[in-house]
Amino acid sequence: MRIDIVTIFPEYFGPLGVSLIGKAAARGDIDFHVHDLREWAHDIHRTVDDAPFGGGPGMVMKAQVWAEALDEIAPPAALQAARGVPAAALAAPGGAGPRLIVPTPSGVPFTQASAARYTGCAQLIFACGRYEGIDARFIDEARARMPVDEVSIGDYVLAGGEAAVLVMVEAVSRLLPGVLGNERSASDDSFGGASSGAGAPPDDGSAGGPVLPGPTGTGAPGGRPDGGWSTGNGWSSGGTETAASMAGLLEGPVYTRPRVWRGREVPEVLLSGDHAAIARWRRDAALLRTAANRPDLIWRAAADPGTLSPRDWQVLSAMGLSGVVRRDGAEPDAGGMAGEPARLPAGPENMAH
Ligand code: 6GU
Repeated sequence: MRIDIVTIFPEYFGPLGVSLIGKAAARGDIDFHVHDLREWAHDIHRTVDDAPFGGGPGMVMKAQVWAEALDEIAPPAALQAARGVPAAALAAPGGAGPRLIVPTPSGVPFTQASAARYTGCAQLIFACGRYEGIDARFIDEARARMPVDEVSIGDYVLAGGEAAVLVMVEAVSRLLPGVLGNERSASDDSFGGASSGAGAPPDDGSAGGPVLPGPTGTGAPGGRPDGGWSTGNGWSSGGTETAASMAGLLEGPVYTRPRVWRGREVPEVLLSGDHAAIARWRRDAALLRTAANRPDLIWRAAADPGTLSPRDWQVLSAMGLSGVVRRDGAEPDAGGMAGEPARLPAGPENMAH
């Protein structure tokens, strides 16, 4: 993958030479090109901004400077065709042509799913705005010749797009083949299933649950109380609990040696060698953490019939969530959901520390 970054602070991107991404770049798996926007400025002061039409505070980045930068980094289609790139290859979805990403707090949310989609692109061009942003006509014109995404990394305002681009580049890079080292890690972690599309695991029907701390315990009996879920719900055909099954949930707690540290023991099940029990425990821990930290993700999972198994519903209802979310995997009751967030677990006391 080729990644172009246009910025007035090229030195901001030194970190791309560090760690796994730095190694991937050194191997040639990612081809980074960081450009100083001021190279395309016209005057002695290398001006890239001007006062906003309509008045108001701050400055706006000039369309002309950005357009000339883009023309050089991703020449217009006619120019490329003249150089022998077939039009079909340019038009291919997510394919040979470049994709422009403009970081802005006014953009659509950047998510793990966005990162996964971007791994399919041959070239990403990041346009780092500063000040009050870039003249909108530059974005409009760019859109006439390539896909353009205006993207935000969260609900807060940064001084410029540079830090956001570092975040996005890291999220995309670690999903590229060979970059992470351990190929399974990416699908293991929070939101990891977004790229796999895999659903939740089947209920193994075993009696007894994992021993997770919690006010009511989570040792609900196994079984398939709401029979009929096993067909056509999107996740019942899998064989075992897999890392990818954590789609839409936050990753639970992790442990390493020693087995006892300052009097605190590692959960017994993790030492058992029983892989099915471990996977089940991890899923329950993920459900608990997600409900505590991101109830919105539980609601989203509840609305997706392929995500939560009957066993998952049992774990959630043992936390006092029954009535907030429906147990049958059907569309949750929107009224109850929206009206009763207070019934979700308050916080850390329900966590599997
Ligand atoms: Cl992508 N850019 C800036 N400047 N601020 C942000 C952002 C991006 N995402 C959240 N805040």
